[in-house]
Amino acid sequence: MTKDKPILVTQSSLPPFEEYCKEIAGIWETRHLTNMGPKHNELEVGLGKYLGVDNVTLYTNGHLALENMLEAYGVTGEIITTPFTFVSTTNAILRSGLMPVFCDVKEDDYTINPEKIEDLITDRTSAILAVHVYGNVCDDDVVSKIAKKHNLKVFYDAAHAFGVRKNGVSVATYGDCSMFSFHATKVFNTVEGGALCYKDGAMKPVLDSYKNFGLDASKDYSVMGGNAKMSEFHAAMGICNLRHLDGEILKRKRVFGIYASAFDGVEGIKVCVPPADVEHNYAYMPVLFTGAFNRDDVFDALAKENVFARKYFYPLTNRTTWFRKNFVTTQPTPVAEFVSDNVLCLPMYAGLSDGDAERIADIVLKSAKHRREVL
Ligand code: T4K
Repeated sequence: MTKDKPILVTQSSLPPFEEYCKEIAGIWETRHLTNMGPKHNELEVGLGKYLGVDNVTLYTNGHLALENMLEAYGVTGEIITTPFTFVSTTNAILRSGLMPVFCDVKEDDYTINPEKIEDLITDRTSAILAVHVYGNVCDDDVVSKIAKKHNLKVFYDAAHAFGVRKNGVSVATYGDCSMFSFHATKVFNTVEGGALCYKDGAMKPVLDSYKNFGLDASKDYSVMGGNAKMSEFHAAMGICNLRHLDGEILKRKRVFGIYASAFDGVEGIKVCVPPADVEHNYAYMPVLFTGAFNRDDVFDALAKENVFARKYFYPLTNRTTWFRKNFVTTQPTPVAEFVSDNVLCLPMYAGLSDGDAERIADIVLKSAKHRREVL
């Protein structure tokens, strides 16, 4: 443990160098670099097995996967979503010419509050796009029931929820379609990348076409697609990382355990402890600070010690400069606002040592004492 080396909020998982080299070596024979090559296809099959779904389409990143999903499913008008997420979720809705309608989140896990959804439904609503934020699982039973009653599509931004299961069932099976991000900062990465997992097999050629300029099986262009294909080098990284994923999640779980026990019972610190029926992926380490603790003070105290936590997700997506410039009003979401103002994501990654996690927890705990002395 060295205080000189900065500790960042996360650190990408990488396979052994030799393993990746071996995985890509064949590409020098085939010269097949992109456009749905063998690595791409192998990863699609591997992910289907790992996530327990029949239908997977890979993308160049998670954001374009979201945009392709909204377009391919033909949703219109208003989409009910939450503002406590990365700006990508809201931007995907807006960039698709749709209107986000913001629902508040639950106090316990910051996912969509299903009790607040029905009041937001109008005759223009066509879908719900909920977010498994930090890998915390949305209440799909209730969300889907409401959607069925009002004939709405159900989409999940599952960017944070790779590998998460509830009652043994993968969250990738929820709703009509779920998006996963494979960005370098995610539990499972392909450097850049993403995927859609979906129920209806008939959507496979449609989604495959949207990501490839609209090209279809008859070599015609039947939809107005773009370019969102995953390259062979990215897919090869995914194939390697998938082999090591369970071990990486176990290491993250250990880091979570160190933080959780250091903060256990401390007034003013709230950690999201996964419910017993959830196999979590420990993607992030969000901690909510109140009372003797102040989020910004904790952030500063850590930065002074060369530890760089992040204020994911501040500002809310409906409080950004762009959003305020373009929209005069937005739906009130007081819980999301409170969480956004008080939550901090502490460093969380498989390679974080026990000693560093203990030191970080210690700095956090001492920052409250410091604040009391100052006051
Ligand atoms: N929906 C949700 C809910 C999302 O969270 C995201 C992405 C998306 C949709 C869209 O998915 P993608 O299109 O990205 O696949 C990061 C990521 O760029 C973004 O993928 C992620 N969410 C968002 C929450 O965080 P930054 O601006 O925080 O990244 P950056 O560069 O500051 O990196 C954070 C830390 O990660 C660094 O301090 C060190 C470490 N890192 C970073 C990179 C880039 C590495 O160890 N290796 C790396 O290569 O946005």
